[in-house]
Amino acid sequence: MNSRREFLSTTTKAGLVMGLAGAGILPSSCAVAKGNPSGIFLTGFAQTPLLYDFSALEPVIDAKTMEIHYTKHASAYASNLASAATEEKVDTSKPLENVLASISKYSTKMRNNGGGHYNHELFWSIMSPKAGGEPDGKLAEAINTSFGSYDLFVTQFETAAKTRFGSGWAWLSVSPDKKLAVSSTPNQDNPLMDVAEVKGIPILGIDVWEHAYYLNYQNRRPDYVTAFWKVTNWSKVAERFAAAM
Ligand code: MN3
Repeated sequence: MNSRREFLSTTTKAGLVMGLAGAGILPSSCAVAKGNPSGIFLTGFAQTPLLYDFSALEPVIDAKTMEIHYTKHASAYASNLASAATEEKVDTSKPLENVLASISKYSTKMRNNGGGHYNHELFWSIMSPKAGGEPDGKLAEAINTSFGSYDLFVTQFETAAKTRFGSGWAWLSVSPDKKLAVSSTPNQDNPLMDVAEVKGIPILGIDVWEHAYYLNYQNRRPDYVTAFWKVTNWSKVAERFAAAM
């Protein structure tokens, strides 16, 4: 498994789960809270290696965009997060999710860079060169239940991504009552944050900041959003869904 899942002990996970439960994101009775070793996805404070080449997602996302996005933008969020964590005495051996769940108690620097780091780590993980298609299994069932059909989900998600004014993200999340929800957030906010309008555990997200698409798509954000499905790694999304449930 990847390093971000390995570096945290079960004890730490239990602490995180209690934090999320306290924030109303996870019910205290959920399987993970009872010590399910399959655990949930947890994020450290350092940038993890990209699992594919910068050019791997072409032509949907061009190599130059990926390179700048990963080595400049996302890297800056991680290093600014590290400095905010030092300044605000955050224990970086614990998951970043703990901080996000009570982000209203921290600085704007923490909110922007903690969110920025978490969001990009998730974003890289749910894309893949050999991807696309549609979800199956329990995730497909949940999408049908929550949205009526896969196509209706796609429309709702794309609308959230295309209409987010300025910079931000669109999300598919597992809500505290275990339903799927589409939402969007401004800047580097996300549904884990106690300040989010729609709270939940994100399992899929798309970055709609101009830096994510402008070299290739210029002002055509809708074309980028529509093309995103060709690199969506549904098996990773399904893993996150199973863990969040
Ligand atoms: Mn970005």
